[in-house]
Amino acid sequence: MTSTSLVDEFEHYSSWRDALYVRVEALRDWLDTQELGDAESETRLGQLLGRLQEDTLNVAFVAEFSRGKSELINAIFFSDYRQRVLPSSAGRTTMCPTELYYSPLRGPSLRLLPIETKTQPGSLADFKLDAAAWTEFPLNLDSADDMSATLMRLADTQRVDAATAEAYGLIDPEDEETARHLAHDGHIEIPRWRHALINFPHPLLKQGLVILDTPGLNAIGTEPELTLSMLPNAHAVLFLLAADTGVTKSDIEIWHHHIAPVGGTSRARLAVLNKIDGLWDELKTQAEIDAEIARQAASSAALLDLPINQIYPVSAQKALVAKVRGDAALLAKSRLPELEAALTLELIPCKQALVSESSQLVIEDVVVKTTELLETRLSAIQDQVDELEGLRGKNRGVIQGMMTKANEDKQQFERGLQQFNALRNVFASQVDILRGHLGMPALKVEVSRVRQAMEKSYFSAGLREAMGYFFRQVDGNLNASSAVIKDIRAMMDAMYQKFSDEHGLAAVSPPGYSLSKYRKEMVRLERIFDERFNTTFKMLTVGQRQLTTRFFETLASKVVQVFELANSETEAWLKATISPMETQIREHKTQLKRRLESVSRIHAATETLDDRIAELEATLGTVSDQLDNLARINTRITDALADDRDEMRRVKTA
Ligand SMILES: Nc1nc2c(ncn2[C@@H]2O[C@H](COP(=O)(O)OP(=O)(O)OP(=O)(O)O)[C@@H](O)[C@H]2O)c(=O)[nH]1
Ligand SMILES: [Mg+2]
Repeated sequence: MTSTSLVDEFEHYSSWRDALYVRVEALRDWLDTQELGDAESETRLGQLLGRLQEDTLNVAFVAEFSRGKSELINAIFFSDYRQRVLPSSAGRTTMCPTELYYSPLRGPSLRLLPIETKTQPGSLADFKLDAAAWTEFPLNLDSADDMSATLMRLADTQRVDAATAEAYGLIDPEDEETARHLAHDGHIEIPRWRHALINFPHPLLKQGLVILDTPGLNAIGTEPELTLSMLPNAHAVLFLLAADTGVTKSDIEIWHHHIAPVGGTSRARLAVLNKIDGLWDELKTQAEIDAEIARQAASSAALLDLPINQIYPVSAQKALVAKVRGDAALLAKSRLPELEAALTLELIPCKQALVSESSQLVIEDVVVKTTELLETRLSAIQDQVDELEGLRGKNRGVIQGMMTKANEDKQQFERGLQQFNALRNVFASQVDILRGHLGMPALKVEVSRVRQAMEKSYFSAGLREAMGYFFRQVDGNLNASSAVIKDIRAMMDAMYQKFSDEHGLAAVSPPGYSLSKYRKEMVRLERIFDERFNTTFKMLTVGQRQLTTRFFETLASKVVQVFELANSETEAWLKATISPMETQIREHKTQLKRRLESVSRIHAATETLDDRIAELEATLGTVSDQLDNLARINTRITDALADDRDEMRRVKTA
């Protein structure tokens, strides 16, 4: 893979995803036309298709100000525009977190959320849904100068008095650093905007890439959404250091508080040592320069506690110049290609594996369920054919006996049906208990309890206690829910076994399910809270109290989100648990009814026997064709999932 670029690899990923989409869609449409899909499969396939269509790949650039984040984004993604797309200059430039993405639903534009929204209720996610909250500037793609002028607004600032800045949670007046920035008149320069969204029709953005550019530590620390969801949700985080400043105290702080803890093993994190061109001393030999770069990379690695091969020395600025001028030697010297190759390698295969795995789960469930249904149908019809074959030439007495037998089977099954209805009642009451523990009302009670406790507690100890209690209660609810889920599974397992033994239904084993990933997510949120608490909330000044409240609100909305996910997944699981049995019972009932009908028809006129057998055999043919088709569609999806690169290449060159 050494020679493939990020662009190629991303394009490959997108076409893999598109091919998968088409094949999953084919499965859904086929189930629909054959009238084989039930509501549950339809919903799950619909959700999967939605996910594949809206799939994004998020890459975040994080560092202290002026390390060259915006320049690196320009160099990696926007060199084709032959100029700087994002503003990059000495000192603080990007003043607010900036997301670059593409949506065809609106024209190319820069949308900015005013900083004043910090004192209004609602998290960033809420504001994203409220179009009126944003100030919009169209981007004129035909004029590079117009576009750069518009994007310069990312650097807008304004002067406010200390009280206002404190109300926005941007400063802590007790802090020495702040005191130095406050002018004699007690004013301070703050960002004009809180967040920026750039809708830009770049080929990679069109395929679902989302780039997040951030300003330095101050902004990261004051926007809880960044810490709680945007950085943890990024598929890759690039952390920048600069060779001219070396590793400073605040670099280390950003690394330890905002990047290292959210890392996890499944996410790519790359540390970049930028501005190595500062070390290109013309009086030194290339070997001496390389040794100096290696020395700086090694000391950065030691300070961040990373192996040295995870530090990528580059010159973003020279790389941009080299790409704009088509200067291959300079590009190689900038070492950007090594970083791009590492990003490509860490980012895309990892993301592809995630998408592949989750798609596979859904497809397998749907295909297995449908296959079981068709096999049950096939064997029921085959039984009828055998029965009728045996009848040829037999007398009416025998046929009478068959009538009786079919009637008996039907009655026995009706008794089974009563048991099934009783089971449904138990199931429903178990589900009620589960919803009591896991449902949103229970969570809302806990959230408002903490809110009250927070209003009352003027000391950080009280606050911590309230939060600790909150997390324990929430975990208790998840724990109780897990116990009910276990009971439901055991009960359904037994019932499936019973129906399979007594009525010959296919022995389905209900899908496994556990809430453990949600419990893990809660542990992660609690850890972020603890960390935040230890660094920021020890002293509760007025500004800090507001910051605390806002932090809690964002945390609470995150917990609500986790619960919403847990609820929808649980509801889907409940459906998946009971619905195969409902489907099979419905099917079994139909087959019994048909059998009874056919026997009584024969009873009425034994001469129609041959016709009836022919009819059933035709149906047998249809069902086994359906089985073949389903297997074929499934193979096509499995092939798409496997992403055979050699195969794709052969197809391309052929
Ligand atoms: N010499 C040199 N200068 C660079 C390099 N990369 C960026 N710079 C310069 O460093 C300054 C800061 O770069 P930006 O891209 O604005 O940095 P940033 O990290 O986005 O900074 P903020 O937006 O303020 O958070 C600019 O003047 C860039 O031209 C590099 O590789 N070499
Ligand atoms: Mg910047």
